[in-house]
Amino acid sequence: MIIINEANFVKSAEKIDQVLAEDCSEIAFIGRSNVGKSSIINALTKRKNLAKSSSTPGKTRLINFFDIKFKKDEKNYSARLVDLPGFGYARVSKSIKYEWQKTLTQFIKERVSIKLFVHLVDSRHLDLKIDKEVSAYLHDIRRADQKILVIFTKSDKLKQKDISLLKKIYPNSLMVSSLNGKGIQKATDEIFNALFGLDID
Ligand SMILES: Nc1nc2c(ncn2[C@@H]2O[C@H](COP(=O)(O)OP(=O)(O)OP(=O)(O)O)[C@@H](O)[C@H]2O)c(=O)[nH]1
Ligand SMILES: [Mg+2]
Repeated sequence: MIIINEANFVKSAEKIDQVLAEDCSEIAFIGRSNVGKSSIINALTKRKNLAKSSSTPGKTRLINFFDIKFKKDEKNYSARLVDLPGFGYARVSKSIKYEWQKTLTQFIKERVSIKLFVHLVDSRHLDLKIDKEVSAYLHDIRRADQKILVIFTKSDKLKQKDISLLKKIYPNSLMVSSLNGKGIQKATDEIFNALFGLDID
């Protein structure tokens, strides 16, 4: 079994020149505001308030770095989680929004230490324009050694028939609830595998 047995907040960066050195394999959580980026970081690390989450969209404004250790077969694997502000958050002034989106897209595009983009999509809203744009963008800018993993969030809000429908449309989909923990182990396994490319028991 793969677990994350250590997780520490390292730094918040407001500007590109404040970010950490690219000295570790990183997992960047991408998605629209309120989709559950900060919450899944807490669920994956089993630390309730490691990343700040809120029902008010736009909670995460900075680029937040968390150093973690995966443990598999008594061996540790270092990695870093990156919590990012949401795409599409509108309730700030136009100039702030523009600056933020610019910082965010520059970071995502230029950061070679990101080895995995986790694109979070609300399982209740599968066809949002913003998600299509994010997906197209990630596929466009990703380098050969960067992977993309789509995870559907908030599965606890779905009825069984909606879960079945989603599975029918996306047979290999990864669905999680950070609230009740469903799918979190599977997500941990897939993230580990994407980074370290080892077989999962
Ligand atoms: N029911 C349910 N609520 C969730 C789940 N994940 C997150 N939420 C709630 O959704 C809201 C937004 O969660 P966040 O994790 O702050 O979302 P975010 O994507 O980080 O949002 P920004 O930082 O604004 O971009 C909070 O009220 C969370 O409690 C989930 O799996 N199930
Ligand atoms: Mg957040």
